[in-house]
Amino acid sequence: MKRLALTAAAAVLALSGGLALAAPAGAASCPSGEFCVWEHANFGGQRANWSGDDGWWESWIADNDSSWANHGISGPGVKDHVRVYEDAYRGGAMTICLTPGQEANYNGVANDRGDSHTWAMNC
Ligand SMILES: [Ca+2]
Ligand SMILES: [Ca+2]
Repeated sequence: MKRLALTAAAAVLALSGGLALAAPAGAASCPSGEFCVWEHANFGGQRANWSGDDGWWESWIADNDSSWANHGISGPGVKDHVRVYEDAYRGGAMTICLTPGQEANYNGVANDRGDSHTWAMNC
């Protein structure tokens, strides 16, 4: 019984440790597990967010993306990177790729070019 209690305490510690790691992510307000895109730099203006892939962004954010945040959940075998493409359905060049937890408040190459994105194992 005592062993069980210790195990439970360790589990709680591990959980809170994980949360502590996830919390200081950065400036971007983006739900856990999702990829977020803003129409302006520095996570400004309207935000679009997805938990999955989107092969054709809605018109208000397509070619209007100016900051990005990958708040996807990481883990073994999990597609936790996000690739953004200049055309719909992964067409054209990859404009930006975000590693797990990465936030980009601006990127001159990718600015106002994105039309679709996909979660991937790497960049
Ligand atoms: Ca923009
Ligand atoms: Ca485009």
